[in-house]
Amino acid sequence: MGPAGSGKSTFCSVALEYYRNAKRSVHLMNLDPAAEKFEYSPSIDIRDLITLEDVMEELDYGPNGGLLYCFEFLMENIDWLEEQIGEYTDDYLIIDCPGQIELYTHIPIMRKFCDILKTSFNFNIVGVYCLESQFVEDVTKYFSGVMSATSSMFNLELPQINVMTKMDLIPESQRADLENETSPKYFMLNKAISSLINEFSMVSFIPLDITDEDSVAYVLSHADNAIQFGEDEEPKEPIDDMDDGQEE
Ligand SMILES: Nc1nc2c(ncn2[C@@H]2O[C@H](COP(=O)(O)OP(=O)(O)OP(=O)(O)O)[C@@H](O)[C@H]2O)c(=O)[nH]1
Ligand SMILES: [Mg+2]
Repeated sequence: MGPAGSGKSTFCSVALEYYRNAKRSVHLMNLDPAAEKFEYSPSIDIRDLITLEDVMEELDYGPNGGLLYCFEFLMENIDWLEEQIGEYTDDYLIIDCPGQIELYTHIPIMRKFCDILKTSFNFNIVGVYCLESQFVEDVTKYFSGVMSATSSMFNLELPQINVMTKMDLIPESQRADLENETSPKYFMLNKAISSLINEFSMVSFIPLDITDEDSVAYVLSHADNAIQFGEDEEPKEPIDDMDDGQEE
């Protein structure tokens, strides 16, 4: 999840490719009823159930009301999802979400959807919040990005990792200074909020450079940790390994 254009779909397709190469059983679901095209072909697509375009046309809704209608429709037709998820219940499912952040920050709909995934389908979930690196250049934007990521964390009550996307676009030397770029009127408030965030380690961002495989692996290892991926697998047979070692 994350704001419009923050690189969610790109991240999803990079993750899909990475896991496929790692021979993991992985699928991708598109949860954006307004999506037009992406670089991957989703295994599950909400647009097979309902599209924003149809809702807007037939019910005369605007884009935001229409989006909520699509989600409510999905909840009411959860049998459809059950059928789609079918045999995937033991697999890894990447879900590409829409860019309207109100879905994560205050409207309870995404939370409801995640609850269904947890309780009815038994998934372990990690929320991945994408914020684009351009936010680092403008500190006031960065600040509001941090607040929206935090708000989503509180609202969804899921393990969440925050990812700073598009790092390939940022030269390392670029830094911003909070005090110089905001009005002195807000200095005390900003200072209080940033120390709250720092002291409680509430929000931190993992940089993602999709052109660097190690960076992709690092971000995904955080996601694996959060969902305890592989922890229910049988441990390897250490005895065999030791025998091999001794024989050599
Ligand atoms: N250079 C660079 N561009 C990126 C990266 N990730 C995404 N982009 C570009 O940013 C734009 C938006 O990327 P998407 O992945 O579609 O973003 P999104 O968050 O899915 O957007 P919405 O679904 O519309 O909210 C596209 O033009 C991408 O090519 C990245 O890591 N590096
Ligand atoms: Mg997208």
